[in-house]
Amino acid sequence: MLEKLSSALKKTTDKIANAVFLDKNLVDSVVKDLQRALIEADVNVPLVFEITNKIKKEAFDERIKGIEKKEHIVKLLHDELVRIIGKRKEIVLGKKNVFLFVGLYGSGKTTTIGKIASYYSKRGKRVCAVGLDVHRAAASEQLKQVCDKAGVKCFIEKGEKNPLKIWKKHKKEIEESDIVFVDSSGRDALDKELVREISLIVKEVKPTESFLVIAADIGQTAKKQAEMFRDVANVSGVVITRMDSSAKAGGALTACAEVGVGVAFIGTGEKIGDLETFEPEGFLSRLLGMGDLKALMEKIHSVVDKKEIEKQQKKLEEGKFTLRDLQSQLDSMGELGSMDKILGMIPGLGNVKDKIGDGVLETQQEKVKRWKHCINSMTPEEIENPEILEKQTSRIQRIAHGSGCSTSDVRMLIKQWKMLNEMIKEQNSLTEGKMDQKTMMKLARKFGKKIRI
Ligand SMILES: Nc1nc2c(ncn2[C@@H]2O[C@H](COP(=O)(O)OP(=O)(O)OP(=O)(O)O)[C@@H](O)[C@H]2O)c(=O)[nH]1
Ligand SMILES: [Mg+2]
Repeated sequence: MLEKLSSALKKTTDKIANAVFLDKNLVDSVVKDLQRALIEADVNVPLVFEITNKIKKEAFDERIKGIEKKEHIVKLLHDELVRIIGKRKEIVLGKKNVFLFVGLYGSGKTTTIGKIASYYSKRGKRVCAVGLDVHRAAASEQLKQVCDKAGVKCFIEKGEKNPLKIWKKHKKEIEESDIVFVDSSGRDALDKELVREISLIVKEVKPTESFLVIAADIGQTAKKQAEMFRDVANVSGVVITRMDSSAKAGGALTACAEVGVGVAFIGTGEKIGDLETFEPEGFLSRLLGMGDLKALMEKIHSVVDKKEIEKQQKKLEEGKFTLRDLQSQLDSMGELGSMDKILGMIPGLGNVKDKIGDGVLETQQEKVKRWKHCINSMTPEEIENPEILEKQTSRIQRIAHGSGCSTSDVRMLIKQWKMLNEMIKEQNSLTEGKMDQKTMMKLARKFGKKIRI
């Protein structure tokens, strides 16, 4: 996500941190780098100059000296960037909630509904979706498919051209949900017809939140769209999609901030799990390469259900961690998205990603897949007590044969499981089973060194 901006910002902060003196040459070069990086990320030019002028001014403020000055400037850069990337839209759920999604053609409304509905469903809410996009022929079928994938109830009426009729027809069933997700039609532009349709829908469904869905690749144009939709649909928050694939995301983010609408979520890919709640601070920490533990934890919590977490937590506290537990961890890793996305979120491992060459992460994912096959070929007894495998070559051979892996794959899996077990025991003795941020950081560092998947 915004790789270019991220590496440029990292370079800038490194340049400041590593400098012996903050002399004029250095400040000039930092400011130039910064301007280039932000403008390339499509941030509005006057805004870029506002920030860089502030930095220049502070850098030449004689009252602040030495290290303090460096810290001061990095902090200033951080604060300014947080300010321009905008505010988070806090969603407060009521007893009954209706979330309406509006936006232009192909901005990602339908896909996003699947993602957010799944997000809330995993947190124990009763959710359903209603397809009120009556213009595109395949729209309702697409919503149904997305909802099926997310395991979410979906009400559609193929062929019905009046969105209000669809709503009225299913009103009773809809009312059983805590949160209703309403999909609406897109258009090439916010024309009179769309305004009329949205107004009618708003009047009928009475949304508690109206989300404007915009694609990051429209860059600064987001400002105009946000302004228009804000007035028509009473937009209360924004979802920015395609943050994974757009270099212009800086423009979209800062444009929303300018209009004053908070960003609730960002879409980072096409899969159901490719969604993050937007946290300006965390987002920026990641851009600057400081890692963002909070986002990672959020993701983990959304993938593994609560009961499962409690069960695993208990097992961890007791120092028991079987291959079955490893298997469910591996499963959730698969759902979390690719390894490199996860690495980027773990403090201390963010730059590991840059150090290991292309292709290495894919190989790791391949390995994870093979391990899952290995575990599937084991007997329940072997899964619960992997130690029994260590001395029995014939068992290892059988598993390798059954899973299409090599015996060294099986051995490696057992070795890694042992190592994880050791780590967990060590951590339990350190923390009496509690995971706080500091221990997590420690483990992450250790994890980076020791565990080779
Ligand atoms: N890379 C990437 N693709 C996305 C993301 N969100 C949506 N898409 C893709 O964008 C395309 C359009 O998404 P839809 O959900 O159909 O958009 P829509 O706003 O419902 O479109 P209309 O109903 O035609 O107005 C699809 O191919 C999605 O897979 C994202 O966060 N990242
Ligand atoms: Mg759609």
